[in-house]
Amino acid sequence: MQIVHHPDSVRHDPAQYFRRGSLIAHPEQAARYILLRDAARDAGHDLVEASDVGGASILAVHDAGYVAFLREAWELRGELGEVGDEILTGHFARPQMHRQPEGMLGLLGLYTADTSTPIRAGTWEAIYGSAQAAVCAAELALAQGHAYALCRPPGHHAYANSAGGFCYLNNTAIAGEHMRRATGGPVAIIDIDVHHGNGTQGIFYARDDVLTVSVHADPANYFPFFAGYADEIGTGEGAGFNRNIPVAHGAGDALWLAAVREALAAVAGHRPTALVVALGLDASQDDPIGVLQVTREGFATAAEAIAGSGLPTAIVQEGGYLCEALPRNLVAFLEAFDAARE
Ligand code: Q9C
Ligand code: ZN
Repeated sequence: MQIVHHPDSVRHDPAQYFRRGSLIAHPEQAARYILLRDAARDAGHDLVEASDVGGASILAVHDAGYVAFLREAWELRGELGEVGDEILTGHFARPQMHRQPEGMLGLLGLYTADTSTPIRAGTWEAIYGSAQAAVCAAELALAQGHAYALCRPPGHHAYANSAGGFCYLNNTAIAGEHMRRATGGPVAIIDIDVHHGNGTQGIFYARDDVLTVSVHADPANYFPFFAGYADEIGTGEGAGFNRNIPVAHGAGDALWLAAVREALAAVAGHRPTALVVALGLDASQDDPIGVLQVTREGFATAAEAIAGSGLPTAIVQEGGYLCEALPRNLVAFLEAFDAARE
């Protein structure tokens, strides 16, 4: 497997995160990139540094004002007065707001959904590099059959115009739209992160040319709370082109794999020309914030089933947090995927 990555990934390394009333170490750390990259290399995969192919594929998915804000916010922080290592707000736009603000503090509340996505000195470089890895892996997948993008920070909770859930630029959506434009045909996205891929769903919700399917822990009392239910099927031309398969907390391999197979059947039914896998590894039984109890064998079985689609496939890293099993689960997934494609 070609492992596409960008060294700027480490330049965003948030320290703390306000969760359920207390400050905890931020789960989405730069160390994830090092750990996953080195584990893949040690398992014999080829590391490919992402080249800079520019911002067009980002702007194909994201709002230009939002992207400009992400790019410039740190440089414009003086507008907020004294700031520490990061800028972050506690005032978020609500659906009933009356106008788009002009100042930085208001824009932060407009463009972020929660307190998990601070902007720091290297945030833009890291999220831009992560998006470049997604585009390069999409290109490689179309040319050679499959590739893995070691994206970090992750992306699937980012909407066209908002950050949230540790995500800023939606790498999965960027890869999917890139592949759709390159092939001219419909593309499918299967998201197996433990959390619903709400941003990806939102980006393609009214469209019939990118099918979005997500298997995730029941969001009724779990992030992202406000989306991820089975009755969200898409809207307008996109009706029938979104599928959510929520799974009961504590599911384990058998129930989770049944949901993954159901997702794959939905993908096959739409006859896409290419596939993006939003590969969260936080469904693991060892993940510090996961709730689905999936084992290493479970990830390997899912990889084999997904590879069985035979489609050009870009595998994009999403969640999956620091624990001993994290690199082992990645290696098991990649190995099983490769084996099924030989
Ligand atoms: N109980 C991704 O996996 N809330 N984002 C965590 C823990 C935010 C996860 C609360 C979770 C965001 C890419
Ligand atoms: Zn997740």
